Amino acid sequence: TADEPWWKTAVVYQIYPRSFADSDGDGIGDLRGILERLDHLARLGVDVIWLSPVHPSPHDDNGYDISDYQDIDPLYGTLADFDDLLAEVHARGMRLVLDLVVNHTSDEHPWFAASRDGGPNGPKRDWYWWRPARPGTVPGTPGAEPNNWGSFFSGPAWEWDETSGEYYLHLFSRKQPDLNWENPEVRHAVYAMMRWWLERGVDGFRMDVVNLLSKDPALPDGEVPPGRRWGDGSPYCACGPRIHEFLAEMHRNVFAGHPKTLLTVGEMPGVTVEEARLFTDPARREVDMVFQFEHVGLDHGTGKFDVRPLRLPELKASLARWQTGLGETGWNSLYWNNHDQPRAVSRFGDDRPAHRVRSATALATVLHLHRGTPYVYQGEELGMANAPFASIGDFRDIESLRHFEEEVRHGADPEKVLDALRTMGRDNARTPMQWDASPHAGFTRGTPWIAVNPDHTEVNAAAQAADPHSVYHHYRRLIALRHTEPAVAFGDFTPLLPDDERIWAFLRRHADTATELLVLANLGPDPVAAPVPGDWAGAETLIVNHPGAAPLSSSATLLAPWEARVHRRT
Ligand code: ISL
Repeated sequence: TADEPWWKTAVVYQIYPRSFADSDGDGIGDLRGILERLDHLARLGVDVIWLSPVHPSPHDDNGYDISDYQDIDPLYGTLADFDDLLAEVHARGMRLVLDLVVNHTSDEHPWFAASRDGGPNGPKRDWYWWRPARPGTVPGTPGAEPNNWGSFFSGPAWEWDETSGEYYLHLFSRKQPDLNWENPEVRHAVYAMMRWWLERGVDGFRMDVVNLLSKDPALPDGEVPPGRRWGDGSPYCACGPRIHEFLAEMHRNVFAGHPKTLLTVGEMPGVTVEEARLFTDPARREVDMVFQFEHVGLDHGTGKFDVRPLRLPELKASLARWQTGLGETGWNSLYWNNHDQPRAVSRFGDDRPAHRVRSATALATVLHLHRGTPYVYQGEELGMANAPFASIGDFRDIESLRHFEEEVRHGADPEKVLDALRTMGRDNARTPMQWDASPHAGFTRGTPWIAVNPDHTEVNAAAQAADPHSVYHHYRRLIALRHTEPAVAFGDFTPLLPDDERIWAFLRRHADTATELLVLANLGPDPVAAPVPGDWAGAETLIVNHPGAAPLSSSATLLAPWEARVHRRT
């Protein structure tokens, strides 16, 4: 394992700066706030911090709409604050990875202003996707859009520009116009910007929706899925014709100058395991790993807000398929949570007081014992839960607000729409980090931009640091285990009991050290007898989330509700 890349034994922690820690009392997190809390992360033992965007932005999508790639938003601080943060991260032996949002810019980025204001023949016109109205229609009226694609944030993916008499493409909000990666000037401007950050000392990039960069330039209409209003453009814009060429070119122009020191992870909605193997095959020199979406789509119906029940065998099978698919070539990322997903303990676990700690730690155990690089999203290490949003006025996320507006306009029952937002909405992940039991959870001394979850009086970092059985200390132990036990990072993976509706069980075998791990978890609120595979009776116990857990017996071991355990034999 000596020549394996460092990130194969690493654990990444994601910070959503807006909601992490506010040092100046404006109710919005900032870089100084992060700096003051770095020891929380150092003690947790994570290797890398991924910072969601901190660049100047109108914040239509909380910073995923960037108006200047080479500066820091004054809400968050200055470039000098950033340099201080980076130095302090490095001083603690951690690395810092930036969020690279280059599928689109803000409509307030000077590139877009030039593209729009220069008109159809202007020099930067071709930096974005401009198209005339559909022939035979009245431009600017419904149905005149150049194609039928819907935006991820409701409504059409096109915005009419009266002045220049054309539409521009925006897969996300109208304030997030898509860059035209067909244009080499665009690509090289992005590469130059990336090199600038690497020279400043950052350690890599999490690359936002990077599989959307290459689009079929014909931009054909998509099929309209049942129950939807707009066509699905993804066959023409997800993993499009030139995507591998673009990422390989980025690698040559940016990453190749920093061999073996960086971490690159491509966020790729809709990516298949076969595609992911190509993206992460080291011989192809594209990216180190991808974020795939299969397991976080299993409870979606016609869309994410059409919430469906999730069956455990499907969830296990999905993760197992990726373990196998990237077993020989490529590398997995592992996650339950990020700033776009509801809280894992509420979605896959049980956030009622009786089960919260144990279900959060069971989920953590299962995920962290898979092969791949685990990502911990801020607050996940505390078992933070979904928020009790009372009304639409409590939501802040553009995706939720636009979905609500559109559904209600089309006659949906507002209470039903709200229920879906409560279950799936991204704001669940964006309530302030819960540092302590004080009125704003220690997040701010001002008024937080989104309400603090009232459960912070019980669920907070200060209380958990003092409790060896807390979710926090369980994560700390899991992270330490990955650093010390090669079978966790490198062992192969064999699923057990694939059809069991309650038990999640698998083996990890590492030939070099002749080590085997057995992971057994009860993913439900009732006790269950887990059959123990031969020869495991009495095996060493590495991690349990249940203080009274009995040793493994020879035939079956009774697992308490949400009990999870990791055993080792050599
Ligand atoms: O949550 C989603 C919308 O239903 C996802 O499809 C999400 O939009 C997708 O994962 C892309 O996410 C990334 O790009 C978006 C940004 O809003 C997300 O926060 C970011 O993670 C546009 O930049």
